[in-house]
Amino acid sequence: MVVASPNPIRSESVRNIELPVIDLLAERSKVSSLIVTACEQYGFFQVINHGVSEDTIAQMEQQGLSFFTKPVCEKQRAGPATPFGYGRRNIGFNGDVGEVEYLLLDTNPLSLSKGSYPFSNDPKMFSSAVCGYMEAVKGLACEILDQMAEGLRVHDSSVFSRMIRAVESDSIFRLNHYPPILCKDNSNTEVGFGEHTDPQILTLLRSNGVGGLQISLGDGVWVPVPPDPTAFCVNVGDALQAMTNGRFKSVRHRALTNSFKPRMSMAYFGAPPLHAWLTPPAELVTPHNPLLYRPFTWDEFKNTSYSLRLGDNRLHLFKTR
Ligand code: GA4
Repeated sequence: MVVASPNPIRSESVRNIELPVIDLLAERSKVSSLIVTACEQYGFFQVINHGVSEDTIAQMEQQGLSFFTKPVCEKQRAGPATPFGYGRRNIGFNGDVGEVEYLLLDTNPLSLSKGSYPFSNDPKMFSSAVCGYMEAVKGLACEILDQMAEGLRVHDSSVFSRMIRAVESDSIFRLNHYPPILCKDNSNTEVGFGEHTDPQILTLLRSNGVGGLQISLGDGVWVPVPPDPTAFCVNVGDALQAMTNGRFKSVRHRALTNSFKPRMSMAYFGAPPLHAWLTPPAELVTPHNPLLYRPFTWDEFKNTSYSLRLGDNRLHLFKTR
């Protein structure tokens, strides 16, 4: 007898609320204060008028889609993702799975300059698309991080951006592809990438105009993020929650599949160098708000993250009290 596994998504509640959309061309002090509010409330916002050119985006998207349309056996030549390369269904190394295939790429300038992407039909074009996209999204991430520091009234406004600007920054780039799935029940949706927080500082994600991303408000309430191919989604990661002494929330999020259209998302994860210490600037530690997490390096935090399951709360382990 075949027993259909219950679809966990059906028993959860979805709330359609308006998530913050911030126009980066608005007045600077207004933008930085809206960013701070969004990061305190949700750890998530979208940006429009972000300055990343349509052409840069289109080139990367085209390269990504042409990779994912290849036969699986060809894509597998770019795998396994340990951690870089092509992966399918498996997420991390501890048994998490999802209805997703992906390509994880190193963004370190050294490996970018080598530009070796033999899995692509045109490795040179692929390399130029990745380099162009990386430069643009890194610039945008640095700009947003500077505005966060300004909005938080931190004297050294490059305290966060410096980490991802560093040559040794451990930032990574991920292309996720969610093929349409015919579900066994009538829900039309499955979990593509299960709920989790991102371990890094900041994530900049965009998709090909197909919905699926949801953010968590806690207590099993999920908010769908309306797809907007002209916007970037910005997530606060665990490292930024620690560096803001808990003021910004590292947002739990997930991606669902649908039965109709393939979804491709492109996520840049801005991370510190391995040796960097993740401690908040002095202004954010006060007698009222004492140090929430013990000091740790990105290397230690990353190792801890990879030793746990996708949905685990890793920051808890670093709490001072
Ligand atoms: C989530 C954010 C990024 O996609 C990622 C993921 C990584 C992986 O897929 O290999 C992790 C996951 C992510 C969180 C904790 C660890 C590591 C799977 C996992 C169980 C590439 C990352 O850096 O952390």
